[in-house]
Amino acid sequence: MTIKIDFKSHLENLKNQDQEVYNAVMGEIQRQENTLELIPSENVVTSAVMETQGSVLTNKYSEGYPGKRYYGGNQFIDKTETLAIDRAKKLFRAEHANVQPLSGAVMNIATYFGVLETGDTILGMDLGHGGHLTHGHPITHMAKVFNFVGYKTETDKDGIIDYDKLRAQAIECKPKLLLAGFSAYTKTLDWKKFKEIADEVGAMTMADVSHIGGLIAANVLENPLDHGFDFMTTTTHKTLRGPRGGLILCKEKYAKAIDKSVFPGLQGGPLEHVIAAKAVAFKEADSEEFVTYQKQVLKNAQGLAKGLMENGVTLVTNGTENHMCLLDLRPQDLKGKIVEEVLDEVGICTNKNAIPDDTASPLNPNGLRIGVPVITTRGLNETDCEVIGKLIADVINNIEDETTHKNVSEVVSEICKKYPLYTNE
Ligand code: DSN
Repeated sequence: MTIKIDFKSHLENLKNQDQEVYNAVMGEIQRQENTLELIPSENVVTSAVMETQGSVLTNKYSEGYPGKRYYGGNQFIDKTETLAIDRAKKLFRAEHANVQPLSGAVMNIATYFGVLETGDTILGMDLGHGGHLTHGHPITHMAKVFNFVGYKTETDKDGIIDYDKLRAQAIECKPKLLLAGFSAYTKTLDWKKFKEIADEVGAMTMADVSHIGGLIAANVLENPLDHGFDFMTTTTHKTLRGPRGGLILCKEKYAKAIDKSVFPGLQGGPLEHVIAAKAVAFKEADSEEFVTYQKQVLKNAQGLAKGLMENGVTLVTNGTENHMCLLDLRPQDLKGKIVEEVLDEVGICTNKNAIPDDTASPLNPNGLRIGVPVITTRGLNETDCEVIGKLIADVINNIEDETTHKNVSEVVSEICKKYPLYTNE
């Protein structure tokens, strides 16, 4: 997919009014065009999503929900928000959807506060094993309010979750909420097992599928709601390829509590231009083209993993079952920061990341997280991704060799030219 932009007229008003911001935006267009973007939580939206987000809907206050607003003049906003709700419910086979969360953090916090009491226990994946800050890291405010307990992955068994151990942990800590989901984990989760364990200990179930929301929407990965999960949250801008924001899906019996928790519990005026853009993205996701895209995402991740592993790079979990790879840089005696920096210099944008039980600082961890949603949107196939895996391996294996960097940089430029992202209309 290429995004059509008329570069002659693009941002003309901004250009005339504010040269500094204009230059930065144009610089970012060039950076995205000339870089292989491998941050697994990013994607590139369609022109329709971008247009909607840049529309006059940004001017409207609409606290409340469709039909129940605290401001007048919401007849069109009610239409777009209702479309977003209905499309999200259809796409994910959900009983209820709240499309207002401004971000991933807000959607998770709103879910906790909607159905839990202070001090309740949440059993979620340890951040150091692929979980997320909002799943209970001690540094967050939520950790002062709820009792988070973390489960870990089995590092000596390809990073699987030992569901017997998880069950034992659940029996011991008696969570009110069992939370499945991750931001740096490359195995599929067994939703059925999570639900069985939760039922046994009387816990509610929540899946944070932010990273794999698009794969689930396209039914190329299983949907936790089909296994009876109570809540599913997802950001809308990762594999789901919509505008930046969050989405909460839940059973009807929790609908009121969730809506109240989002507004007025946590947020004020919703970003209706973003919500309308979510509606557009949900319609796009409900298409054959999107299914084909997500199938290609899985193939491309396999290609990337192959190119890396065949050239001496170690992957946590020994491969991948989703859209991303987590590289363990210890065999090369390297750290994530330097690898991220050198790859950036050759035009490959990546994300340093902790590996399980990492002893290094989060600012300079032992791993690197990469993924394929953006380059798949751009049209690259699994063979291209294998080549990119090899290029990354070349850099890792020759981190100080400038000739290698130059060669890799040239190939990256060729690939970017072959698959233009933004084209003149
Ligand atoms: N920042 C997101 C990610 O990169 O996975 C999660 O919050």
